[in-house]
Amino acid sequence: MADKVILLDLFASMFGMRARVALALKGVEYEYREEDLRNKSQLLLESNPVHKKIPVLIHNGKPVCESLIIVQYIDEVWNHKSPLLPSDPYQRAQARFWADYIDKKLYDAGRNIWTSKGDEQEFMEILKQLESQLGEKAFFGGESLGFVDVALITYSTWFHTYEMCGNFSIEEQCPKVVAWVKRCLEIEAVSKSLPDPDKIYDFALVLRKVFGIDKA
Ligand code: GS8
Repeated sequence: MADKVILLDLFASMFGMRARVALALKGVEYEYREEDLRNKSQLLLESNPVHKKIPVLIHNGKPVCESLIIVQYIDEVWNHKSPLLPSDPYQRAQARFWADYIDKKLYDAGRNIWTSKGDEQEFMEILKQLESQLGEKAFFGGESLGFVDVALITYSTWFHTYEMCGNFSIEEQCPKVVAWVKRCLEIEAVSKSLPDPDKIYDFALVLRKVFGIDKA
């Protein structure tokens, strides 16, 4: 029996995009379902009763929640190609450390910029830390795209929004990160899974009005 894979997602979610990128890298066919987070589907509420958040991957009727856990699940189930986590336990622990660092730091720092609650300083410090971790490597995973690359590349779709709302340039301060983004986008599985940054910016502008930051 063929696998039935459903992804409950929201187009602008950097978390959902991680699952999209991982599924595309592995060549897994799936049904994409866009959620309205103000009116969540019964399937979402039943599949992620604890957090009630997207993304949720439903594999043959069984839900998996939390984007980094979803990416690791995809890597383990479809292990025939494009391994994302290194086979060496120490290297694997390091990859998980950096993905966890991104999760703990970057979302809030980015959100503070586009919701005008903070400036870009904190965000850029985190990105510089990541840039030094990248070093001279092509990818965080080394020669090929790996777990940390998947965890971080989805944020690049929001870079334009952060820059517009915060009036600063990421490339000026982190040129190697921007070069890495371009390298990742040369991989079709990545570029076809990520939305147009202009659409993210339009989405953020709508939310800014909803939140009362900009006049409606
Ligand atoms: C975060 C998912 C999340 O924040 C992950 O999957 O990695 N740690 C989780 N999802 C948001 C949309 S993206 O900002 C969400 O579903 N929010 C709905 C809600 O809070 O009600």
